[in-house]
Amino acid sequence: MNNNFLLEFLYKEYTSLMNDSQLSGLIKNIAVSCRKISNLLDKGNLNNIFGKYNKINVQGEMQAKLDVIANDIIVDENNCIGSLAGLASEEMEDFYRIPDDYKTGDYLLLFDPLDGSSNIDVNISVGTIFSILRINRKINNNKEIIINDFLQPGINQIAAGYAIYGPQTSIVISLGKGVHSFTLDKNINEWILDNKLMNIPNCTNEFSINSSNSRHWDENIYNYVQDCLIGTDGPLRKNYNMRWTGSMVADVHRIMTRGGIFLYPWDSRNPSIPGKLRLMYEANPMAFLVEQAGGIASNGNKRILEIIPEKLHQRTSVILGSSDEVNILLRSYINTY
Ligand code: P6P
Repeated sequence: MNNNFLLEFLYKEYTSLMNDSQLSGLIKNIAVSCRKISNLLDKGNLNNIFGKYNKINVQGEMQAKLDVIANDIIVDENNCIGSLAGLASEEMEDFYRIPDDYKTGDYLLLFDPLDGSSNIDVNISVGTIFSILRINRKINNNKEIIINDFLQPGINQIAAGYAIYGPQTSIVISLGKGVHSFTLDKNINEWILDNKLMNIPNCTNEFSINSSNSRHWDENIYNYVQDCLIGTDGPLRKNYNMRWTGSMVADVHRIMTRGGIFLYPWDSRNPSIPGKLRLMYEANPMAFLVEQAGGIASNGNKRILEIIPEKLHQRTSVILGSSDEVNILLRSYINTY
């Protein structure tokens, strides 16, 4: 596997990357991991990999076999390349310390190995979401890594991205100077650049939310969605379309490509937690990409990227997408606070 085209493009866009073998090696191996996961998914259940792993993960969710397989692919592909001080995953309760006999590096990889995995058995797009942080050696003093090394706000991300396993397999990634999209050509095993700089349109008429939860939403979300449904007769003065795939990567990729607003807000089902989605390896990487593409990503009262994490698996409310549309909703929160 080459990954030459992907890295060659990134070297041109981010000249410092050529002198950072740890980061370039990590990005290369993340791409290799995603290709391996894609090849596995291509075969569907022919190798009997669908179904449940019969273990409840730290999220309180029944793990799919593929959640564990994808997690292990990413760990095994990246733990020995000398780029990482540690890894953290939606599927692992504690962070993963690089084994003593492996060379360690300065980066931390946080990831959701198979986002939307409940969709696998019904052949709907799923994805891998990843976030790259750098360990702060001034604080860590070259000691053993501890959980606090991971608990950095999203603004500290060095890079973030996702792979989407759909009709095509694509990687969408940013190292801080815009968002770039590559599609995997399996004939030559190369990621081919298909969008040099992704840009989210400021305006949209497409909202994305699981409307079955409407009776549990707060007033601002409820009123906003009602206004969308009223269409041209209502205060938003336009008709809307709705999409909800149950796979954050698929919904966000649609928004990165044609605009939209994605909502997974707090709701009264679990009033003590701010939302369903996880901050460190779902909301933060997606917020990084959305902002880099000109959109907005908020938890309702602040930038997601400015949330100071307290726990590795903490959750957050997510409102992201086309800036003008997100601001319509955020204004209602400002009026509330
Ligand atoms: P619901 C998948 O489990 C996920 O974490 C996201 O990918 C997705 O946006 C959301 O949960 C779907 O949640 O409650 O609609 O099934």
